[in-house]
Amino acid sequence: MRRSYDVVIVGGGGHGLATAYYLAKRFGVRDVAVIEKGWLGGGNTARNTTIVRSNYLHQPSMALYGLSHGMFEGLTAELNFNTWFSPRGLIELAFSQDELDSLSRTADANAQFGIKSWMIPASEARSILPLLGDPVPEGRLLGALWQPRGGVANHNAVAWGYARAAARLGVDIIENCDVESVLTVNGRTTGVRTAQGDVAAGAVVLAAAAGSAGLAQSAGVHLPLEATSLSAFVSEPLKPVLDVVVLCGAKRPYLSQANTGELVIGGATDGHPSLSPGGSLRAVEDTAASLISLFPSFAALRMMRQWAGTVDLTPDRSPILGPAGPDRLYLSCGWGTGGFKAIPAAGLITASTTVHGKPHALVQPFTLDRFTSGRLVDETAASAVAH
Ligand code: FAD
Ligand code: PYC
Repeated sequence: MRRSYDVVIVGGGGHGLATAYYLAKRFGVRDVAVIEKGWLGGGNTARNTTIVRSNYLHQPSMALYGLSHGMFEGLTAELNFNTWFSPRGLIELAFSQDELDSLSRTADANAQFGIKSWMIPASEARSILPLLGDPVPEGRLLGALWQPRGGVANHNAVAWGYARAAARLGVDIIENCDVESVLTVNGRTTGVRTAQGDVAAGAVVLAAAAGSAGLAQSAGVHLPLEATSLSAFVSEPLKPVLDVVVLCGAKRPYLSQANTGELVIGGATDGHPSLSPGGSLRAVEDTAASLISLFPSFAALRMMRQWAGTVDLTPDRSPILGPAGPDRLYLSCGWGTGGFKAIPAAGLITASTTVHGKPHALVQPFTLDRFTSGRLVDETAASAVAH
């Protein structure tokens, strides 16, 4: 680590690494350091269930996640690193009239905006998911939202692909170095204080997930982030049994089958503020119970391992992007339960915002001042995860 950079990015997760890559690749800003307190991509990026989709409700979200979804299609070629993007189709099930209404609203919004995602009847959903029980205790299946190019990508490959490509362009990636505070002088950001000493910076980007709140506070900025645990677990490997990504709605599981055969399964957050690195057993038990009631044949499966991430939730379940307040301090945080799919686009527009010193058009709806102006982008329902 050198003592001075044009840009210091705090957090070596997907968002920090993608921002560094696009700064170097698209804007020629190569004097960049990514400073990570743990190991590369070891935070939520390493722990997520890797679902990629763009069927959100509000226009700013569809613009952001739609761009990102498109960028995933070309990411392996862009990074020359196999990201295993698999747009195998994604289905979101409705078991109540409320869920059906909510998904139908999203489908209508998607159709108007040009996002390819639409409602299908229960009979078609059942033909896509032959292992779904009938009847299920959840109630009658009423219909589903279908996104034909929704899918999954490999989480580690996305982090490592961006890291390798950024490093080849000259970006310094520093692991095992805790950033303790943001340094400012007279309202201008001048650098960061780290466990290995101070580092001067022309601009600082906070992409440190829940850690962003304390760092912003050190520069006098309050971020409305709440940290909670979100768990996932994987089964023993199986022959191919599930060829789409399934989201089963509120308080129920979401799952896909990995290339190596395991079912990758997640559910609701712990539902209360938490920094627990392992997540709560209750959330896992609830998810497993619901999984078995929906897909009875999975009751015979053994689970191999479970883990959790500390997700950074905002009140409207949309990210916080753009200027933080002090001059040359920028944010890419609040990604909560859904930021993996946004990594390519958010990296690009955060890099643009940092270079130009003003929010990119796609960043504007997600700036911090929306929490004081009331201009929220409420994606609670479309987040597909019960909070
Ligand atoms: P992270 O990957 O957490 O990176 C932030 C980094 O900052 C960490 O590596 C951390 O160590 C570092 N850091 C923190 N504080 C400091 C500091 N003071 N100094 C230096 N470094 C610091 N999203 C989807 O789109 N689809 C999904 O299917 C999905 N499933 C999920 C399932 C689970 C179980 C979890 C936990 C999350 C899921 N998500 C999903 C959400 C997604 O993982 C996150 O939104 C995304 O990874 C956020 O990326 P990030 O780079 O902001 O954060
Ligand atoms: O954002 O689509 C998502 C998601 C699904 C499971 C966890 N996050």
